[in-house]
Amino acid sequence: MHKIVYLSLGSNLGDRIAQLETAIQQLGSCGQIVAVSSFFETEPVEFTAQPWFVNCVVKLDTEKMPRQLLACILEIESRMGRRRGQDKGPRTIDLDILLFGNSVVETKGLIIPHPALHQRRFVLEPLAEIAPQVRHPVFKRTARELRDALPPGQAVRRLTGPPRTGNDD
Ligand code: PH2
Ligand code: MG
Ligand code: MG
Repeated sequence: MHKIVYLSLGSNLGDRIAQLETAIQQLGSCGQIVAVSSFFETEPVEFTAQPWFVNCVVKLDTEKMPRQLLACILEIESRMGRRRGQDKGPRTIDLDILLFGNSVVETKGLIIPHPALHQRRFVLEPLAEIAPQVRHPVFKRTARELRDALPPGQAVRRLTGPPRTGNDD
């Protein structure tokens, strides 16, 4: 059974863009990449005394089950030399599962949808770019609706990607 999943990628140490590009290449080992959002430079949130991030979202078609997918992305993080330091602190690469089809998973060490997804502009801006109509299975709101409902704040600047057409999807 294949599933469509959305992953959040982030880096705020070293060559942030090169690290996102490497991680995207390596994600081919976890499934088939369907779409990659623009890259966004984003203000750190939650733990704010750290460098700005570059973030993006990847849409992946995978045969893996949620735990297997988690193992696969953690393997990429460790292959890329991620060292775990301060919680929510600076990192060379961070890969998080945002959505896994319509599944809701709440187990030790893995919660899907990602529990902070609906509060984070650095997630919702790239997600709404590639999947404006994808729906949060708990809140029943689309990515675009969740993005549009965010309070002001959390600066994000689009770095790369196709020019915006102004068209709806
Ligand atoms: N990741 C965090 C905490 N804060 N802020 C931004 N802008 N981007 C992130 O990827 C990020 C963060 C914990 O994973
Ligand atoms: Mg994270
Ligand atoms: Mg993580």
